Amino acid sequence: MRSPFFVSLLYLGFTGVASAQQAPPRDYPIQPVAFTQVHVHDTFWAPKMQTNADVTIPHTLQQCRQDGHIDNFRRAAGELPGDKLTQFPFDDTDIYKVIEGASYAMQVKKNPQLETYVDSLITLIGKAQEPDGYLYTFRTVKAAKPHEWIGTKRWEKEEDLSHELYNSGHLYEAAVAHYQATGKKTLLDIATKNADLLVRDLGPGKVEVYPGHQVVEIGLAKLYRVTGKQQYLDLAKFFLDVRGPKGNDYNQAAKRVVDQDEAVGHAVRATYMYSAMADVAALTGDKRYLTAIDAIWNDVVSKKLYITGGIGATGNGEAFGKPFELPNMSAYAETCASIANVYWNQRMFLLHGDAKYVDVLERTLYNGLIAGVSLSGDHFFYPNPLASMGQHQRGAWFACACCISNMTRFMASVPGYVYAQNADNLYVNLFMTSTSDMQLPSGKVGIEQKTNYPWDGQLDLAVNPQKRQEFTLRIRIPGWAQQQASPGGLYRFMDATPQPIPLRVNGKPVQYTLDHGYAVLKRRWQKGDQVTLTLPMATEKVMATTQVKDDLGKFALQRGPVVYCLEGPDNANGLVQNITVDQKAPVEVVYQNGLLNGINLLTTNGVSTRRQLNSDQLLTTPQAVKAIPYYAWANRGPSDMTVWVPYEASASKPQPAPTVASRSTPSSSLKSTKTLKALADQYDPIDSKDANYPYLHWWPKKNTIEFVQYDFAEPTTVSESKVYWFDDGPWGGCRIPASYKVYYQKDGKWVPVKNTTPYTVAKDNYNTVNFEPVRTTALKLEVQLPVDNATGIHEWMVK
Ligand code: FUB
Ligand code: ZN
Repeated sequence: MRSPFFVSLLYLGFTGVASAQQAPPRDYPIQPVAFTQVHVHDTFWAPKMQTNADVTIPHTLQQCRQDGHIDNFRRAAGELPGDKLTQFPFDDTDIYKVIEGASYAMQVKKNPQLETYVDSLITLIGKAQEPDGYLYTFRTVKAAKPHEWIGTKRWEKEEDLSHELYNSGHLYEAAVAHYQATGKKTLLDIATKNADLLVRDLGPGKVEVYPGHQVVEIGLAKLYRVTGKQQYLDLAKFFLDVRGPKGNDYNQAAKRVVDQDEAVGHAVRATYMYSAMADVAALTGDKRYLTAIDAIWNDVVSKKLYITGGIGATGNGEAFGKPFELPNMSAYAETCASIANVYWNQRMFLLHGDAKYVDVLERTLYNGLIAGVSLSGDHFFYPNPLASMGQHQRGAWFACACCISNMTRFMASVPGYVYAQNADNLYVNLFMTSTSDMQLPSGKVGIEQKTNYPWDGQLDLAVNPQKRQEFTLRIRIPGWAQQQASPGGLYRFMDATPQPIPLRVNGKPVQYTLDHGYAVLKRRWQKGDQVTLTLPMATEKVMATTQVKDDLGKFALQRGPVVYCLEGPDNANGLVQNITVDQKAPVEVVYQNGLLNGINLLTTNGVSTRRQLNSDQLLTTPQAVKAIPYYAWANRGPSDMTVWVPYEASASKPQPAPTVASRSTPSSSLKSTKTLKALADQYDPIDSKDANYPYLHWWPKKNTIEFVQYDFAEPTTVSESKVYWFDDGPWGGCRIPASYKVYYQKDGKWVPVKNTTPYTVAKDNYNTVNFEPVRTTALKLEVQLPVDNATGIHEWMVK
């Protein structure tokens, strides 16, 4: 009997290439329907993929050229003199990832110019490869005095930071994508030459190391599927089995992988590893990996998943936080981690056939993941916070460009997540207007989806089998449509009233059973059969479990798969942190064609709050409150934003009272003005390292003298300064300052105040200094940074 793997490959249009290969004896029981078989032409994803092809891919290639990523290869190939390299030993991977993205994109729309360029890059990569297959420009160019992350010998610092195997992993993924998309073996030959070297050098009884940054495991699994070479799968398995227990949590090496049951450490590394464990379990049948990743998945969905699908809460080690540690303003939620989360959840679905994995995938896809790229396709987020006071802005490029190149390859692959198949079961997982052709054992089937998803829940499927044939359509009924906000109980809908979910075939209502989250329709289908699914899409207010202290007294707005946020440009005075909305406030929805490329705009009523001088009562002003999809924020310049909307005034961040400080014009020795607002926002941090409120900092400076200054609204008599220092030791680069002094402006000169109490520089508290009263128009703090660190300021008050 043919394995599903063989069947799906045959039908992927790779027949010329793939039929010569041997199907692996085992693989995932369910196989995705390849993106090449699904043609998306909706108004949501198709424009995004088009922008990826037309803007993001050329932009990323241009930046790689400009930033020297391509010159790294030219130097390794001997085409450029000298040993100048870019900053990170994983910079080669940006080229691999963009080749992967370009390969996919060129399948959707031919682009001969891009194809020629990609071919020239592949030729260059081949020239940069050492004769025995080693490919890592950072050593080849500078073998005598390598980067500090790199050992003097190959693989020496692999378990730490060298990223030698990480580079190989992305090369393999790109090579397989390029081969499958184009049928060309040019990059695949480079990849297999490199993988053969790995097989010779690494493994039991040879060099026994685990990859410091996982990804080579999934790359090897893909190479194995394409070449049938058992050693590649064996090596992927070895890299999992050799990991732990003597390493650390940062790269998931404190325990053997099969003994792990919690998501810990660097989120991208972790999630690529969980994906690899799924691959190796599927390809070898080793169930111990499954026990581990099932437990880890439960840990993530019940304790560590943002409502946006983002994972990796903390910037300290770009890592998963502790259970329920999901801060909003300081959320890290790296774009790469969202991409990895989709990869992992897709694999969990392929293993188990349960829609709950696709629910997580969809949440991530429509929210935390696509928030990583601007609507214009040329600006990006690396961390994806869930609240901002304008200090977060998209960048055109980052020195560490992992998220950008990852986006190029992911966006182009989206149609590959729509369908999957297992024998005569056809899974409809995602909803987008599209046409597709699939090969089931019972025969060929074409499916046409028509929908306005994610803006409404109506789905029309035209089922067109080539002949009358029996098969089972399994249509995913999303958790949100069943009033289950998310698997794992981390989130719930405030008003969870189940609604009927009508399904019709050829206009007639059908009774259906739900099996693992799928409506099961088994029948003899014939050309022209019409399936209509109406998902009841209402605007839901979502609450987090009370263990998430950052979300207490707040709700989030979700409609269908889309999570919304309040953003400055749509709300009074450009402010949203100071808004509260009653739990019961009705929410209206209107589709706005001209806003942010077309979105549902939500409108409700709330109040904005402001502190008062000499009173604990907040001043409140009624106002309309508008919400846009979270993914579309930060496309109109820096702005206030929040996903979680307070319904309790205590959870909101009122506007400051009109104190001397808040009425002043702040300035500082920093070039950027992004965080000046933090100085007088009147938000008390929990402690000095609290990164969940805005703060001003001088990192990466050290040992310099810096300043902050208030120019008063009018001449004022002052005699007290209170400052709360930002100090994110031991992980971060800021510490309390070595010392500081207060100066006031007198006759155009800065004069030190005469302090009557000592200057203190304590952590986790206000540092108050009193001085003889001065009448002045400006006050300045002069700050001496510590010898080895920067410092920062949460709040500066004056009286
Ligand atoms: O180490 C390579 C990449 O850089 C990681 O995947 C990202 O998280 C960033 O640290
Ligand atoms: Zn990244």
